[in-house]
Amino acid sequence: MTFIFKNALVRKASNNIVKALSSKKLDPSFEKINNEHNEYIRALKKSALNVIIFEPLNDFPDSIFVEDPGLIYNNNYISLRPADKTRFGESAVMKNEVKKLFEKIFSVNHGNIEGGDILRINDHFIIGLSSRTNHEGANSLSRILNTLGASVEISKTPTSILHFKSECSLIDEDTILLTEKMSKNDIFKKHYKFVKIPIGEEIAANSLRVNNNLLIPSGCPKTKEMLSKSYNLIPLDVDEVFKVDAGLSCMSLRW
Ligand code: CIR
Repeated sequence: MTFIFKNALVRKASNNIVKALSSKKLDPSFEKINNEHNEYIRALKKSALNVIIFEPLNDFPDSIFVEDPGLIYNNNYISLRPADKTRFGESAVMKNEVKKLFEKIFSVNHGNIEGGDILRINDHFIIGLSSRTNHEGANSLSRILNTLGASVEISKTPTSILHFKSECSLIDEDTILLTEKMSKNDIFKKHYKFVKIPIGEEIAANSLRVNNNLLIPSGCPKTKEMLSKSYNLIPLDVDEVFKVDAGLSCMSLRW
């Protein structure tokens, strides 16, 4: 099952995180990001995960967002190709670091693709083309995933959204939590059940199911009320990472 994990990989924030890519003109505080990150690690541990913490990479302001340069599927690590030149080099560093954790390591060698654009539903993946993920990258990853026995569909991320998963997440075996905007994508109507996030709480669409818990952004009372009957919720503060366009899924890789 997609959300049953034993391990998680996270990376401490770069001391240059104030220079992280952002569509907003809001300076994040290094200290506040660290506090949010520590709470996040605590929540992963509380969800029965063994958390491996990588050292900060000060040359890469966005490197705390480990989801983007790599993908894990059935104990295979696949090195991805971030689009922005300030993030591209994260892949090579991480590929080297994960050698001790994974027997088989694959690499996307063409185009661009970031983990934030890849939604896994069991052995099926939806890749959302975006400003960070192009056809070449998506096709290159698809070929690797197909050889590993997974199926792939290529879709689109609405232009106003950074990554496909910024506004959708898998919350159980076949249910996707998503925003009104993402619900217009026919790909979800075809195969899946979906739960729409209340208007005004779009940030909650980037939630993270880990074993029995569902990590959700705090400050989303309607979402909390809507989900609390069916899920063990752990609300976490993400105000500071949101300043650099990030959310809960992008701060870890799980397997
Ligand atoms: C970036 O623009 O790359 C970072 N500031 C945020 C990355 C968030 N990653 C994700 O949602 N997967």
